[in-house]
Amino acid sequence: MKKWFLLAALAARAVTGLGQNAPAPYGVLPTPAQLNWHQMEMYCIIHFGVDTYTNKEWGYGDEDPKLVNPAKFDAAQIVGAAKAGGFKGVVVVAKHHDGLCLWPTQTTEHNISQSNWRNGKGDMVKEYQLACQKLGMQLGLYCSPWDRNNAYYGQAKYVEIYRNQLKELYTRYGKLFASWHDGANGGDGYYGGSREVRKIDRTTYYGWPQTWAITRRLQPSAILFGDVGPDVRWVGNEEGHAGETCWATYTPQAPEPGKEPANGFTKYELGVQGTRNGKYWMPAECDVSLRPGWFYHASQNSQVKSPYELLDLYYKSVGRGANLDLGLSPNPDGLLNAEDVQSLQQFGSLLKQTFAINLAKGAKITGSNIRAKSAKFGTKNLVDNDRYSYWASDDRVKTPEVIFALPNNRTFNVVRLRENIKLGQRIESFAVDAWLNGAWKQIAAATSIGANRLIRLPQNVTTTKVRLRITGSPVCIALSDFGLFKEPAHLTAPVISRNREGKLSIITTAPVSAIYYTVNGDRPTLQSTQYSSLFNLPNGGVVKAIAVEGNKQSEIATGTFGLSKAAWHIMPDASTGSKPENAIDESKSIWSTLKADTASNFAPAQLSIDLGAVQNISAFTYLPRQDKSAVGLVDRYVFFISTDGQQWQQAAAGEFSNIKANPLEQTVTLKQPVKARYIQFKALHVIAGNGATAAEIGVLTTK
Ligand code: FUL
Repeated sequence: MKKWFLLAALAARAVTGLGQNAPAPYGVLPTPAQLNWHQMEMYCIIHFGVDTYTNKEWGYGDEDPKLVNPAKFDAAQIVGAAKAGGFKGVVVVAKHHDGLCLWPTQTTEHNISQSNWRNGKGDMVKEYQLACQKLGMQLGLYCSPWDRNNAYYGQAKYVEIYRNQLKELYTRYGKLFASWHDGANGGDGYYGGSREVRKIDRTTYYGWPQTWAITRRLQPSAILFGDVGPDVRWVGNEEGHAGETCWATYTPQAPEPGKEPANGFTKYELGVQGTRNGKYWMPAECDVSLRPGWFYHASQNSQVKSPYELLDLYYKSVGRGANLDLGLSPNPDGLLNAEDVQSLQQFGSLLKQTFAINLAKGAKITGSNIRAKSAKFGTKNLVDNDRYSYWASDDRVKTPEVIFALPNNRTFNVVRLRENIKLGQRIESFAVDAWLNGAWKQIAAATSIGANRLIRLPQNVTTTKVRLRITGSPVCIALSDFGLFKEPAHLTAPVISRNREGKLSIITTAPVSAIYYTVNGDRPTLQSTQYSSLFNLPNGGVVKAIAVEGNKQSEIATGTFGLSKAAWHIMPDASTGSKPENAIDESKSIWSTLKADTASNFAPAQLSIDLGAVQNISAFTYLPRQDKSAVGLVDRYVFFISTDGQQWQQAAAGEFSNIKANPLEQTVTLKQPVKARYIQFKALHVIAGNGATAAEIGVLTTK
């Protein structure tokens, strides 16, 4: 009887496709929608809407839809640029926090039909769908749960509206690969004219399980993205990188004990690494924008990430088993700027060049163990570029080795490994050796692999033999890929910075023959000024520089500087807290009014600065603390000016939106330039803690 059962069980396994002696799966496993997502590796998220016209990152909800009129809108230009960059799909922000729906929804008047775009007959989501179809790209949608326009926000009725919006999006635009749910939720807003703060219970308000069920029913092949997945988790930063160790499995945790985690209510910092043997298969998405902000701001045109910066982020996201979600920001015309298109295209070509040839191919590959001595689990599977054919070891062998005897001396600087994740994430650590000067020398070691692991070596390695050692795994292994690649040689862009005395320096990590620069925003060439030593730039400006060595030129480095702080002084003020000079020292050190007494509440804090002379001030800047802490991050401010240091006059007031997730330098342009010698920055509200902090305060001037 027993024997019969065993045979039946074995036969059942063969039918399920695992094969008779395939390794048993380990832990939780990805679904088909998650496998599709892993294979994509990279996609873009597109932010466009009222903020594109108001120069903000979060709209308040009271914006006139007539603001939106992208005369040249061309979804194919935007999606085509993403495709040229090697991205496999786009997530379109169909509604951001300001509530304006970019499709003609039945759920609210506040939608694109109220604009003059396409005479009020346009449907932007449809145009993206058609462009994706045409270009062979996958489509995903983002519909913000938080809605600062909707009068019902905070009540049960709004949740119904939100679900109906999702239903429209899930039924009108074909097959989706992702439904993206933002964690930013609740706060002040227009709310149909109430202009108040509305707080919601992030765990219960949206009824996430019922909301997700709509996706499952209407878009079964889409992954659900959110801080708590349930299919793909937020990595926990908007900088585009996962942890050096990054598990595809995850068990989200609530920030308060005894509560259930939810979108916007997790210990999100755990997302960066995930949870070894976590409860769910919930890999990380690394979101980061091509520009500093998610929406288009003309002032950021010179800050588009370069192809090599994107490549670096690729290694730190896709190379760590996560996916890269790159933000694109169409301009007010409804197009991507030329510099954005160019950077994407060059990044795409860099990726193609790097990964075109697997130098491990053609090697004689010898494994220390091969499962059941069967060719089906043999080492040739490692170089066939199939994510699911694999080299496996016998159940008792958990740390096998494999040697690649290359046909000749080969030079590489990137190593790639992949597990067959249909059998779970198994391996915990490994090392790679190269045969150098007659002996094995370790050239790399790392931990998690999962869907993908890339190691970019600090320098090229030239060798005839490479060895991979699996050094930790709780079970036998199922490795699908081993690759050696060579990135095209390049010079690293120089770094531009300014010191407290106002002097600028331009340096490279390794010596180069020359550095050339401009201070008016022009593209530097070999005819530009050659850098020799520190220089002054009293009124600031956009500095661009290239490094040159032989016939090679680096990418362009860009530094944007406000008025020099050489003559600045902090004005005495009892409420200023500690180290105010840190706010004007051109470094990341912080000024803080945080009090040790944790029971005390936040009290508005201020910092007054004497600029040393009257200036024509056009904008001020606030660089938040850059050490990843949200304590003391200012999200509501007032900015005053004075000509005598006694009488203060308000020059600007407002919010720094999205500063917690994306703590960028904030630039606030004044309605019109004002002449003043003294400035005062006042923090009215902070994200957390009982005081305010700042890394730097600066001003921009005009003649
Ligand atoms: C965040 C939002 O608050 C930002 O505005 C942006 O949409 C980003 C992708 O997600 O949580």
